[in-house]
Amino acid sequence: MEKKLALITGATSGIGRETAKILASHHINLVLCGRRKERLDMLKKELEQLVKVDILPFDISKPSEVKSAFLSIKDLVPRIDILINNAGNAHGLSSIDKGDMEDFEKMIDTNIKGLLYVSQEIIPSMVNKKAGHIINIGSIAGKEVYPKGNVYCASKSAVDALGKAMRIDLAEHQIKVSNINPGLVETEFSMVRFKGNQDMAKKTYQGFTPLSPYDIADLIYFIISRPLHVNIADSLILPLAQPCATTVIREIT
Ligand code: NDP
Ligand code: 8X3
Repeated sequence: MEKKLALITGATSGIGRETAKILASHHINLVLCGRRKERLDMLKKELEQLVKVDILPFDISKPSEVKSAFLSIKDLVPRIDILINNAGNAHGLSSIDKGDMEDFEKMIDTNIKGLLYVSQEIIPSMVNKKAGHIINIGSIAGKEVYPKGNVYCASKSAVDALGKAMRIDLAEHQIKVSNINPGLVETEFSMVRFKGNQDMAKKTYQGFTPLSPYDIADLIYFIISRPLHVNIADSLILPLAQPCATTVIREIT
């Protein structure tokens, strides 16, 4: 039987990288995306013992880069069975009046527009073959707004809405769409949000056990491995210590 093929955006780090590893261990061929080519090269080296790995370095927020990247793999695109829209980040954590417009734009351009650019490259061939599974990584931030989360929360609310919209528009073409909404996962996410401030990033995950990228990757594999008639449409996955977006029960040390 021919192996399945998954394209993962944001495979250079965190959730995307761990997902690549789990999928490879289940014999799913991979197209790995991200801007940091050297990291994609390293991951390809590690995983190509198990499966066929192609790498595709590009910035999802730049439409011309997205176009030329997908043109370079035009023969592979019709063979993509699973699209994992994972790439994204928060930039800054400030109240709406003090936030930096460049940060706001980066989040909109990457988390919303980038997800759309990539999806539009792949969905037409899924429609053609009447098969496919799209996984969108949203966030608890798309379900609840929290102080200073403003534009990041708005961008993830858009992912929530787009996932629902995709599911409605694509079900008649036998395409599954599943959104996954994690709470705090320890990755490079906070280093990006706090612009490289290690202390601030570390503090985010102190005094409790956050989710690991493995926890999300494991859920992704569970969702894509259900029988054809089962679509896990939406899931909220939280650390035990984070019952909602604004509460984290930390041990006092
Ligand atoms: P990381 O910062 O570890 O990974 C982010 C990934 O996205 C990297 O591989 C990065 O690759 C890629 N990326 C970011 N911007 C771009 C861009 N413009 N073009 C291409 N790739 C890009 O964070 P996570 O693994 O935590 O984040 C993955 C997803 O999970 C994101 O959508 C995030 O919003 C979401 N999420 C994270 C949570 C958390 O607590 N960590 C909780 C809920 C959701 P590169 O820099 O090489 O381009
Ligand atoms: C990332 C998790 O709680 O920082 O989406 O928004 S949170």
